Amino acid sequence: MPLDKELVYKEHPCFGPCKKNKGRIHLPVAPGCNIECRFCDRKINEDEQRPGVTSTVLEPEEASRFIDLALMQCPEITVVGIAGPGDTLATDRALKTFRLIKDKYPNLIKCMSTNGLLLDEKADEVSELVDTLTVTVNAVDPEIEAKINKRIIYHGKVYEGVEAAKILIHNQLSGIRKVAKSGTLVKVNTVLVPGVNDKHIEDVAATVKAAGALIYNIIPLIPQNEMKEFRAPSCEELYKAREEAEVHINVFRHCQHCRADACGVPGVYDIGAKLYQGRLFVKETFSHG
Ligand code: CLF
Ligand code: SF4
Repeated sequence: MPLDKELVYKEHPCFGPCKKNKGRIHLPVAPGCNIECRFCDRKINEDEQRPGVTSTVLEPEEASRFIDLALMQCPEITVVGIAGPGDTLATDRALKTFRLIKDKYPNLIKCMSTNGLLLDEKADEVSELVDTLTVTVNAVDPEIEAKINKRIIYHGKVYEGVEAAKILIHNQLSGIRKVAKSGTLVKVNTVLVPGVNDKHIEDVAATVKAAGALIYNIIPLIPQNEMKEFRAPSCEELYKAREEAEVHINVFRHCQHCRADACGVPGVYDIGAKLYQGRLFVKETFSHG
């Protein structure tokens, strides 16, 4: 049964226009990714606060224990989210985790974040298990997307450049349409890259709104990896992009660039490092953007 939009606006820290004192626990169960964003840094760093950076991965069967621990320490938690450290649909671990926990925590909003490459084909399962979904759509024009995304691995085959971008965009939009139609509430994230997609934000906002997205979040580029010579957008550029997007869709302005193992109230406090400490380090992580 889809959640009521007003309830989500009230209870979810990342949906709705206002800042709220609501929290989320991220379960870092999803390693590995199936696309290569040019800005994605696959290193592990415990100290940094940005999307997808994480120090540990959990087994789906362990999730419940960590949720219980987190709820004891963070009464503000209303959301259990899975946001990486890789892509949540690249393996079956994220959906398996939601399946394992869904009956035990009926009052927690189930939230997931994906690059959307496999969203079209997994839309039914996502709709069944997830209340709120974020899809990162950095462009709806394949020429622009190809400047941000290098390649994808799709059903065992590698696609590069514009060819890869066409598949990715098609699957993202088709997936958003299906999931939104089922009643799951959809947010779209876009990484704002000055000189690449900054003149394209209105197109993205209008297109994802037409596909069924409810809210839009523009994240400033963190220059790293292949994009380390690029610059982050200024506050004015970010402001302008949000104003342009807002003509078409509600804009979320309180994103805290959370890690995939964050736990607490975004921007207020985080006990993720304490909660997950002592766990195995993994060599390869991707930031989910
Ligand atoms: Fe996590 Fe993302 Fe769900 Fe929120 S975070 S999966 S929608 S519960 Fe929120 Fe953090 Fe910004 Fe994400 S502040 S990075 S938007
Ligand atoms: Fe994958 Fe996310 Fe990194 Fe892009 S930013 S390569 S989707 S982990």
